[in-house]
Amino acid sequence: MQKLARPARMLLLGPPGAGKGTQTSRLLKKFDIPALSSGDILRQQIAEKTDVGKTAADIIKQGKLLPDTVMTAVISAELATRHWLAATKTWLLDGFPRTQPQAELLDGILHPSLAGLNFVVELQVPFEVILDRIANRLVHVPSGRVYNLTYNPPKVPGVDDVTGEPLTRRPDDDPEIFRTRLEEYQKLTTPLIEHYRKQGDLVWSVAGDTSDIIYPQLEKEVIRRFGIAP
Ligand code: G5P
Ligand code: MG
Repeated sequence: MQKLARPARMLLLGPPGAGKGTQTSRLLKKFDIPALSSGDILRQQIAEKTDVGKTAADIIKQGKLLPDTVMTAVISAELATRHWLAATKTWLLDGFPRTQPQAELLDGILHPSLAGLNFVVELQVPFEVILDRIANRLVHVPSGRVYNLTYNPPKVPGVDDVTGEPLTRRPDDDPEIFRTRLEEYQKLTTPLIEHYRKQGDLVWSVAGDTSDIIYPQLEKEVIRRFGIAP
């Protein structure tokens, strides 16, 4: 694993199923970049039946987004627990922020520590390609590892490669609900691209039909921006 020369504070944006979780796993294998996925945190809270989990279960099932204040509280608690609120730390966010108010609330938390986002990646994958992937997705909830029955199947059918624990389908991967999630993304999340464009040279967009096409470009851009530590 390699270390970056300069701190990277990254956000992965992209429609549901675009491969945010997949690209995160690959970056984690290559570089020392701790990551936080808002969806994984919520699924963990649902499994643990916490208060946030109970609220989340209902909303996620409908393909809608949780209230901004709830999400910001959950994520800022995580950032503080992990001691990421420092200009010197490298990290990656997947799935948060995804509305304008969330982005503003996060700026308000990060900017005073000079730890604002410095790299925003927009994954562009055609919707027809995404719809096909979702039908075949399996997840390991405790780790957030994702599989696809054709693209990256588990070594043993139905169980996680690392822990041997059972894999499950996500209730929000039903085709009707998935359509709602895509609409929510278009309406509420795409305005963030403009929000971050206004903050300087943060946004980098990459398009491709497969994660194998996108990943090498992403890795190259990370190295170009942040360098490799000697
Ligand atoms: P999540 O969990 O953040 P989404 O909807 O943003 O969910 P999702 O579905 O997790 O995003 P992804 O991470 O972008 O998609 O994609 P992925 O899992 O890596 O890849 C999708 C599938 O395709 C996998 O099976 C993978 O193996 C496969 N795959 C990858 N690449 C390829 C390829 O090249 N080819 C093929 N054939 N397959 C491939 O959010 C869930 C819910 O939580 C709530 C909301 O209700 C949300 O709907 N939530 C929030 N609410 C409010 N605010 C927030 N900030 C929230 N965050 C979460
Ligand atoms: Mg994901």
